[in-house]
Amino acid sequence: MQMINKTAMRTSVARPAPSRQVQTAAMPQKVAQVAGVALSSLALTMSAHADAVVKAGADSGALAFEPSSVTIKAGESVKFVNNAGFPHNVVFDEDAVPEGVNADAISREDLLNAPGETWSVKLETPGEYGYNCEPHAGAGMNGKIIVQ
Ligand SMILES: [Cu+2]
Repeated sequence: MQMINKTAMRTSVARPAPSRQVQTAAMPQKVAQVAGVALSSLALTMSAHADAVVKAGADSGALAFEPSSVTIKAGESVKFVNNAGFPHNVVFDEDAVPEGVNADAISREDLLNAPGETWSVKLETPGEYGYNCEPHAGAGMNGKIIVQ
């Protein structure tokens, strides 16, 4: 709680500072310091919006996406990590994506073959996205992404 408050304060204080300091450019070192603070605040802000991570193949070895449903905000990404029982891929169902979204364009048809291999997809349009792993669709390896 306290850390969050502090971060928020630092962000709001630091944000307008760099441009003002750069314009006067009286003390370059000071500018660098202020910019550094602003950057670290930005890094904190960004890490708060880390990708949702979905394991392709459950830890148990089951042919499943884990978790099978994730929720992100519009413009955020979901990162798939090859975990077990690969190869896998991630193919969105054209009948299970929001209207106007090209399922092919956001799918990863090439198989993820290597252990730990990752693939990320950024989704901009709110709605529900259904997908499956083609090699294991018959085994029920599918998942859902909800974009808010
Ligand atoms: Cu699979």
